[in-house]
Amino acid sequence: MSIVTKSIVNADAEARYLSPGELERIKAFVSSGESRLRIAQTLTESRERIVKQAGDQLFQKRPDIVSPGGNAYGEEMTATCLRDMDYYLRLITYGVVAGDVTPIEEIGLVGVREMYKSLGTDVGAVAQSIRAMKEVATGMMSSEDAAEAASYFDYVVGAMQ
Ligand SMILES: CCC1=C(C)/C(=C/C2=NC(=C\c3[nH]c(/C=C4\NC(=O)[C@H](C)[C@H]4CC)c(C)c3CCC(=O)O)/C(CCC(=O)O)=C2C)NC1=O
Repeated sequence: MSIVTKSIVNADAEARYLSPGELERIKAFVSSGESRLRIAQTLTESRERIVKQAGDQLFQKRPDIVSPGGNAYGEEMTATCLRDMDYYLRLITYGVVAGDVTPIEEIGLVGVREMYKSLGTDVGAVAQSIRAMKEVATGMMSSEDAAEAASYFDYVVGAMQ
């Protein structure tokens, strides 16, 4: 839910006008709108390149992952690994557009450590792949947009540590 919808639901539940604090938060959301949409567009248009380059970086740093016995060994498993990276990049675009990490949390982070544990996937390496996507993606942006975008990637990394 965006801050706008959330504020309206909360205010209407108490049959009151939006509070000054709520209006301030909505104002911040609206004024960052152009930047957030530009970031979401860049991530969406460049998603293949971001995932590919970040994946290459991860496998260079952690060759064990794609070696025999590794969790992403073999064409199919490597593709599944890259797919997971693409999932997180997609969720990050949702968060950026909403100006809120709740969609990322609800769709991709609840129970994530347990899930990867049961799959035998090193969640630290997944976090590393998100950091690599952050480096590739923010390198395509102005420093202001990069700072805004970085916070969403950092949020995902933080939840995996
Ligand atoms: C949108 C929300 C969402 C997420 C996040 C998600 C993740 C997810 N990743 C999975 C598997 C997997 N995920 C990976 C990923 C990796 N292995 C590594 O060593 C690397 C560190 C990493 C890539 C960066 C791999 C290799 C598998 C397959 C593991 C297996 O089948 O043994 C699975 C098990 C089912 C499947 O294979 O599809 C799920 C549910 N699914 C979802 O619906």
